[in-house]
Amino acid sequence: MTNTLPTVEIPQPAPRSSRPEIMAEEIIERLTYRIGKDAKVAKPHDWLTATILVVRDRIIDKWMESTRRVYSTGDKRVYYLSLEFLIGRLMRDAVSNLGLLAEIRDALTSLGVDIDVIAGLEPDAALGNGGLGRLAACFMESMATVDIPAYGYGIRYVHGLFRQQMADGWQVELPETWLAHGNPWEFERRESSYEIGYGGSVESVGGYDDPPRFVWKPAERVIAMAYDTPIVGWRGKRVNTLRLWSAQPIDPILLDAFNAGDHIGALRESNKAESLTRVLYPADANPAGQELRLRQEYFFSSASLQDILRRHLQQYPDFSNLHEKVSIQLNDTHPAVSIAELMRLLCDVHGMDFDYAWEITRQTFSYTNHTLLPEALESWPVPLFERLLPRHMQIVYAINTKILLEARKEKKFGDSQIRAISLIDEGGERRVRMGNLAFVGSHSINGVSALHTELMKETVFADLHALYPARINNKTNGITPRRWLMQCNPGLTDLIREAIGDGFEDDTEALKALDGFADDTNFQEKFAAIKRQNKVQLANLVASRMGVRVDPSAMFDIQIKRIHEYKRQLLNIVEAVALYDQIRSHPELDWVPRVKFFAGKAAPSYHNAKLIIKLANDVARVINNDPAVRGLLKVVFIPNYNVSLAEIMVPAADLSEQISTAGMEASGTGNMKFALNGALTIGTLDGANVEMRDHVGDDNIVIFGMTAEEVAKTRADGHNPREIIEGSRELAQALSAIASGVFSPDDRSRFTALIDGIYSHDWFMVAADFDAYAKAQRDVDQIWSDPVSWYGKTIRNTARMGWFSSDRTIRQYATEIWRA
Ligand code: GPQ
Repeated sequence: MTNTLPTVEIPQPAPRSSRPEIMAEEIIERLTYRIGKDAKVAKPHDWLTATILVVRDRIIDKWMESTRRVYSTGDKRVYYLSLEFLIGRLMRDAVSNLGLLAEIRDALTSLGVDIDVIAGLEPDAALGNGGLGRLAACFMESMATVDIPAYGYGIRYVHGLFRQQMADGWQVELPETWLAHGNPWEFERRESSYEIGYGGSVESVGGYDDPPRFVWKPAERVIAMAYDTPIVGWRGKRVNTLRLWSAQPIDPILLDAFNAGDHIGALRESNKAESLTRVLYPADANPAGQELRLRQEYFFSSASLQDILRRHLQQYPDFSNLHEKVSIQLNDTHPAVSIAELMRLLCDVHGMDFDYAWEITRQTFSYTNHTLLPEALESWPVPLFERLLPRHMQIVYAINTKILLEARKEKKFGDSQIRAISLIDEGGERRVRMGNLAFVGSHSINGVSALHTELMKETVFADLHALYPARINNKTNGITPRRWLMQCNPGLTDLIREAIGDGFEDDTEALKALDGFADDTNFQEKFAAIKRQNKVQLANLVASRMGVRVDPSAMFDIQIKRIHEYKRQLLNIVEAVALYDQIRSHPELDWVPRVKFFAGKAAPSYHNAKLIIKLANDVARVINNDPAVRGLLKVVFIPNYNVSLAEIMVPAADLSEQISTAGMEASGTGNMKFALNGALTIGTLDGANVEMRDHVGDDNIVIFGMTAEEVAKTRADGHNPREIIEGSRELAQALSAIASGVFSPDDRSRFTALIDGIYSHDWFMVAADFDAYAKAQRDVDQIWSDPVSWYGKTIRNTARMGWFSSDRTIRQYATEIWRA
């Protein structure tokens, strides 16, 4: 401790008060002295910042206490490495987890400020694309809740996921600027800075007798600087750190060049360094593939590992116990280069023997796979990898040699299996397979739902699984009930508390007691009234944001998630068109009024996904303006889907659409949020839907369509979608209406190619599943028509979804993988 100054006893500051009048005083104090604004002229945004600063102080007390605790106990630390953290807003989360919601509300009210107004001004931290990033955010909160000393490591993107604007129904991407007003949640940690290298060459040193040592001489270097955000667990028990890295130039400006008049050249290096962490790749389950992405991956992996090793050495003499004190979880393969980086640091920098370092590395890492889509599995061209990370390339080859020798020793593997196990894909352009690297460098490889895990063993990782049969295991995803029930649905939360007490706040399994109220008509009425309030709130949002009027007594049927062909928004839209035809042909029948809501972003380069957004908007325009279906059917595409919008839509749903092609959705987590908030699910036997059915019971979920096995078989045998379409009058009519331009009179062939895909190969089984889906929708109508039955089922959903809390998931990771 040579660089910490004081040697005298420093008095600890007094813990902060939670009395509203004291907090009100502090808010004014922050407004005046930290923000420099007179309360008389302060803008709502200033009030928000001042409030966050006051809340933040309450967090810091617990944060420091949590950090001190792990130093003194020597507990194992868990590191969650993720290129994405889709956090959303933090204020309500922090205040509510600290148990200060009423007090802060009172403090602000006494100052004439409405907490709901200022809370709505906080920008979403959208440092992620979708499910994978949101899972990381739920896990951070749950790790703090179940009291695990954990750090999240990621990138502090200046621009998070793009803002989606609609121009005549087309998606337009605009930059997102969450840091525009500063970020009062983060703490810059200049002292936690590391050098990150790229390119250059490798030199080997050492004589004949000693094993050679390798020294990497990078050609380029940048600095990674840490920014810390505290993450508060439920009831404020523990506060963990989310550490995000920002790239900085080594020399902010080349003064020689500047003085010689080259003003642009003087800043070139600096700009290049900063551009490394400027934007999040908007790729969701489709790899970005560009050099900058690999640079980002290595940048945050290397910074995180250097930080982890430094922290370890503060407490222990060497790395022989690293795997006992450190667990590193890789969120998908994006941080998989960490495996080679840890090997480099242990061997080249700290002088450890290769085989020994490999054992420690393997016992330290574990890897979560989030997709089976072959096109989504990351791999990098060998020449690119070698140019950017020459030493890591050598290490990858050395690991590969070791693994392939092991495989050859087990006589059971033929050449094609050896080729599948190799870290290098030799078919065509040679590529480094990040999934294989993550697999061999980890002691645990997990899938995110039971079905997904089984399919991992049978498909992508079949040969690696045969070589290492004990490694693959399942950890079904979960969601945090704080954000996704208590905060987003306070009405339902109060009703539940009134009915069964507050035990569910600490253990969601206690929700089971609600089962006893499922058929109680008095309770059903209250449950329905809250659902209605939530629907009114969504209706108001749609009216004010889009000028569209929807009736809260109609069924709110919602599909919100990234736009992907496998998620089958197209199936939903085609069914809407078919229903539209039906209602117009049989206006005399007793149709159930519905509003079909969609929201979601498409990757900017994903042509068909963008076309599907346009189709939803085109269909909406026609249907919503047709008096023949007025009051019976509406279609609404809400722009710019994000976490905050989900917090309004999820509690307002009657029907949750989870209709992916079976075998393609690894888990899904939106499915869990809806069911917990009392929506009925219409879904396929895919991802976690399968386990949701097991928990809520067959009668309380509407399942339709092909199974994963049937999809695989149909694809292998070949099917004839045209025949299927010709056999289904409703489907044929709907498809031909779309293809012929009924919804796109300004460009009649706009959707022809999209629909041709269904006729010619129907890879996603839209035609193959259509009749089953349409029938399931009519079954849903039937249930809706009997409110006692409807609310019985939806209440049972809320009652039986407790197992899907991310607290349960995290406890399973902790005991079965991290042993923390
Ligand atoms: N997921 Cl590979 C993403 O959101 N992005 C990705 O790049 C990949 C997967 C999702 C996956 O599609 C969902 O089924 C999961 O529920 C989610 O990850 C979390 O595991």
